Amino acid sequence: MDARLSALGLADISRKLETSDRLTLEDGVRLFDCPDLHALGWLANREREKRHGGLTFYNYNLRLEATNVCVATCLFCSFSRLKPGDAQAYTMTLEQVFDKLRQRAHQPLTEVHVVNGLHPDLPFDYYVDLLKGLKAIRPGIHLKCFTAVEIAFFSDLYKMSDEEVLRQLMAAGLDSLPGGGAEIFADRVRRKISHDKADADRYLDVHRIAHRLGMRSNVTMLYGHIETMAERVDHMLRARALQDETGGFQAFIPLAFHPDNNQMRKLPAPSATDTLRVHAVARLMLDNIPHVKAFWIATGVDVAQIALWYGVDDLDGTVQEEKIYHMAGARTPEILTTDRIRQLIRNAGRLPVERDTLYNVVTPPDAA
Ligand code: V47
Repeated sequence: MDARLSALGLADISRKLETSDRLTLEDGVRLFDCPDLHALGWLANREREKRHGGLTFYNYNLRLEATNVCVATCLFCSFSRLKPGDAQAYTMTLEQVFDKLRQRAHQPLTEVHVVNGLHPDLPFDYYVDLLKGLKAIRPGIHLKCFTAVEIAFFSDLYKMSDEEVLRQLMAAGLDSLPGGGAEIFADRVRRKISHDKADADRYLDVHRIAHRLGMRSNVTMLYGHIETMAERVDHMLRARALQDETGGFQAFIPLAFHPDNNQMRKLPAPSATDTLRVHAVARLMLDNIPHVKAFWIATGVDVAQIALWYGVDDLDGTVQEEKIYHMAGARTPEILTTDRIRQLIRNAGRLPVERDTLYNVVTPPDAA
């Protein structure tokens, strides 16, 4: 492999990785430009195996989206509806939300992941009571709810600081923040695709505060639309810089742009090779974030399996009620059972580990 990496002009990057020297923006762009996808995968896999060997994590989770009413006008979004009453706009009553969990009393769920639109008219108590109600139904469940963009929206709407919002939601049962809403941090792109929601600094600041208050979170990156390679790497470096400060990120999650039914529908979806490249470069740039997740709903199940050799060590989970990608054209199933996830990890030559949200082992590789 050394000769192959030298021929590709990547020997210096490989050496930096061996000696744990940090990769720069320029290194990251060179990695994206590397024509030899397998050489890139080999480097990313070496970093993955240093951290996790062949272990591959997943969890037993449920995704809920309580409302798709959203005042933001992100060009990539197929899920949101501007106003209550617009075609396909919905807002669940809290009882409807709770029923989704009650109906799954027989499932050994460990996490509920809630993402909503930015609804202009709901009272703050809706979210407080949502958390309290979910916890009352399943006291042991981990609530990973509300993106940093939603938290910033609540602060502005209900006239509180970001910290106050987080404290009140934590008191009601919030355990961690998901990584949604990051899109691409670079101003040039953000101004074009999501100009009317929290900017990159605010997104990162909400995560900074959440980490300081003792919560963990994830960070995502929406790729495959109008961003440049340098903007992808810049995004990763901003996440890496916050992680240096706080250590609170658990996973980096690249999210493949899905073009159906949104204002950017003329763009093609990212290819499988681009998806493998993004996950591999993320593993190489983000030396301080423990996990790189392939969200199988977004990558497709087959590509997620291959990605387990391109830097990825986590596949998210059973998911069950996802709408954001399915309304944007995803043809992945609505749910994968845990048996199916374990089987597809094994079929890819890796070792399945069921984890909880905080990466405590629930079911080790040799069980079930
Ligand atoms: O922020 C919206 C993205 C995100 C489209 O933290 C789209 O564990 C592609 O963040 N094509 C929400 N992407 C989902 C999310 C997530 C997913 C899985 C795990 C975690 C985690 C977080 O979905 C949004 C946005 O970036 N999105 N529309 C679309 N058309």
